[in-house]
Amino acid sequence: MRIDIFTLFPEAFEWFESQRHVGNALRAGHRLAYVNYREHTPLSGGQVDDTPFGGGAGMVLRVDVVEAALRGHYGADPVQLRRERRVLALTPGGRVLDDEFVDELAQEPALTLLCGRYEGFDERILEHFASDRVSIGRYVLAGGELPAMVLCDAILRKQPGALGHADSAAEESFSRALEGAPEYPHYTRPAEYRGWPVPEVLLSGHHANIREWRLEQSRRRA
Ligand code: 6GU
Repeated sequence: MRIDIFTLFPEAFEWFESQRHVGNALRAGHRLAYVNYREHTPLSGGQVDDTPFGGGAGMVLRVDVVEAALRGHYGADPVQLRRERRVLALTPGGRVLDDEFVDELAQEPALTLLCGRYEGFDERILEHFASDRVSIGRYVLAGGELPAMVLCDAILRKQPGALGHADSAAEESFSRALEGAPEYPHYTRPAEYRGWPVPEVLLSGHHANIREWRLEQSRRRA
């Protein structure tokens, strides 16, 4: 998987890349690349945004600036580009990310993420350059960088080898293996703490019973 992230704040991703499961994915050959809109702007003084036509608060990311960044990076017309690869605009009004959507995106060979800031994107960016609009929930954040990290985290941990154990992602919350339900509860040592015991079945070593108990717990949480 190759993910190109267009942003005004590439340095915001330093902490994200320092996490072990992200590092594992990168060592396994997955790639995260960053493109700063500001380095591609055709406008003077590094300008990337402008006041909204019709008035109102905030600033809007300009369509010509986003085109210059996409064209500069891919050497192609962004209107054509979105036919060849998924170009995801991160915007609060988009399709809300869930496990099924993550699975769909995790199967792509390459993704482009467009992070907005301020009041958001000029609508023509969404209309003509983006193949998808993605939201991480029905609330508003100051920019698309945190949503981009959420999306990359969710996608990269689905890639083979990103997690320590091969099965870790298959049977977690909301997966098909758990019929879309939340995950069953986990326990570790000590087996009893302040009088709070671990369910007996988990200590039994009886794998079929454990499996049945876990599926039942998961279903109850659905
Ligand atoms: Cl993708 N962007 C912003 N700015 N806010 C959000 C969001 C995205 N998803 C939920 N809130």
